[in-house]
Amino acid sequence: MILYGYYRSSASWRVRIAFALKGLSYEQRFRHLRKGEQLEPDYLKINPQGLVPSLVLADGTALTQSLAIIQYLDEIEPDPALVSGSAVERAKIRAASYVVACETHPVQNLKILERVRTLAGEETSVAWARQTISEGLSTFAALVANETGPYAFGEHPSLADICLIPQLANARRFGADTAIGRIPEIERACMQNAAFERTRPELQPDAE
Ligand SMILES: N[C@@H](CCC(=O)N[C@@H](CS)C(=O)NCC(=O)O)C(=O)O
Repeated sequence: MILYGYYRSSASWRVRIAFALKGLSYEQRFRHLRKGEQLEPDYLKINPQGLVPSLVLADGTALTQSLAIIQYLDEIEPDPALVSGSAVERAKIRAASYVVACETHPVQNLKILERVRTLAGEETSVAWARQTISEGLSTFAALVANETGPYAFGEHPSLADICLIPQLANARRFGADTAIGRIPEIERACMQNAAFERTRPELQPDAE
């Protein structure tokens, strides 16, 4: 399997963590987002949205959207499960994950911030990202406040941790607070786990 990504892309990092947790091997190829390589015609054939990540399977099938890719990995390699527990527990894990992946990250991705910058300038664009991320992280923290740790939901990493940790890197880039509720405790647990630690952006072959 070939994963198309970018070292600093948080959605790509999610998929790298899922691969590492599952112990599945893959090849990495890179699209430099600042150079606009995600919009080149050959890549748009793989991902018509012009976003990373994309996963190309052995038969050439291209999968897009990090959560769909992670669910695919969870289905072909169910151990360890990334969304587990009772139906209620699984719904809670998904809700916290979607707060980051559906409500926070899409509002602060490169494409959107460039639009805000064009309309309202650099300062507004950074403030937009900071506020969006702060709201998302506060909601995530509220959703996991009464869960037992050390991970977001119990003793094992889940999709919620996979979504949270890369978003914290974005938070720091834009000066958003990350010390909210249980988030520091969850981050400590995740960063002691090799699947999170070894897939960090700085360690990727395309890191600058
Ligand atoms: N919902 C998508 C989001 C993908 C996304 O926004 N990727 C960003 C990098 S984290 C990207 O490719 N940005 C390029 C751009 O905005 O032009 C997913 O989860 O895969």
